Amino acid sequence: MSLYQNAIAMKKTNRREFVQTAVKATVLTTVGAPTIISAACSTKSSEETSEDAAAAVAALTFAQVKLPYDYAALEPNIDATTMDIHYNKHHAAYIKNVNDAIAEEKIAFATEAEFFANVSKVSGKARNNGGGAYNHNFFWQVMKPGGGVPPGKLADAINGSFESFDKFKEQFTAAAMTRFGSGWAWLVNDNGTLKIGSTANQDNPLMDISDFKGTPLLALDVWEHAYYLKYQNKRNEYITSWWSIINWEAVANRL
Ligand code: MN3
Repeated sequence: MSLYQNAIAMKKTNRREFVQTAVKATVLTTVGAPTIISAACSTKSSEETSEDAAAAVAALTFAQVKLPYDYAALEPNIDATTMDIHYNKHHAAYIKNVNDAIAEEKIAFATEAEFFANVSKVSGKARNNGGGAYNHNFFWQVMKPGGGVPPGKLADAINGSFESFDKFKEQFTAAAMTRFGSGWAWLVNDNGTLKIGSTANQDNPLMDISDFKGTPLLALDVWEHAYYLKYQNKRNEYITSWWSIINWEAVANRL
């Protein structure tokens, strides 16, 4: 958020809300170029009084990625009907609902990363749907028809953190199987170390409220809506099958 945006935010909010905005902006600037937040309070310009200027404040918008393959492309591992409903109903709803929440709550973060790093300050609607929007965009992109094997540098990182690919697979499967109810299993990069964990509901490892944190590399949706039509209650069969459709190049690119 620029000084200019802060000035507008201050004009448009009361003092208490401005303090919240300033706190968010402080967090925001720790990962970007340093900005002197306090200057926003004393800076006045003719632009501030312009209604057009208020409209220039960029609001974060979540966008649904284009599915990188046809609905049937991951069969038999994931059936076309499940892909269709999952993408067009579940995921599309998360996208719509988080953008509605951003508008309703006047959420002013500039990026998804900043949204999740401050998610404890927004509503449950924004948190749950923001997670659902991000997590599914991520999920579609780490799968592909035919799968493959981890490329060299990723294989080395997996072996370095888990001893062997088989042990990695065993640990990831356990995380996915033991997530009670709805949630996600994750492989993350935590400052150079790869870690496995899971999150409940639509939470993810980028969220400030998450016990399990890191940069996501691989994700598996273990909500029943992801597998129930084909596998019913057999989550283990869904997970076993899913290992054959991982886009390892996409995972390696995030390392
Ligand atoms: Mn899902």
